[in-house]
Amino acid sequence: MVRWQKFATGFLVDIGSQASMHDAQAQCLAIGGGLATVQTQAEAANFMLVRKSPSSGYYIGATDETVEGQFKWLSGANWTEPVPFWAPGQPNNTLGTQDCVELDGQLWYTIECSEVRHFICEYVPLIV
Ligand SMILES: [Ca+2]
Repeated sequence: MVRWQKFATGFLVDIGSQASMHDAQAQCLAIGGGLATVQTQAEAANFMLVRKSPSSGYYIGATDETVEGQFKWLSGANWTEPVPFWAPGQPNNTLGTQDCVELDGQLWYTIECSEVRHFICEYVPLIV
């Protein structure tokens, strides 16, 4: 049983597993959601609240796999700049191969999409 937590911006859940980014997205899709989109301070606060392992890194649903340097939300939401959540010096795309994003503590860092991380799934109903 998936215990979604309801917020004004949608429903979030940490199903407690860890996976590479695409596997994590698949696990979120399997329960009717997708990797979480974090666009506002409120959404960031909700995301951090839902984490079961707050000292670990978590995938957010963003990647620049398609075009280097152009991040997109897997949810299809608009990517808006500037992003206030990047850690200093990020996104740094170390070795040119870091196309996924983890939230570690409260800030974002680019990592390789094959890295295994915790993740938050989000479900946004048509009517909340
Ligand atoms: Ca990149």
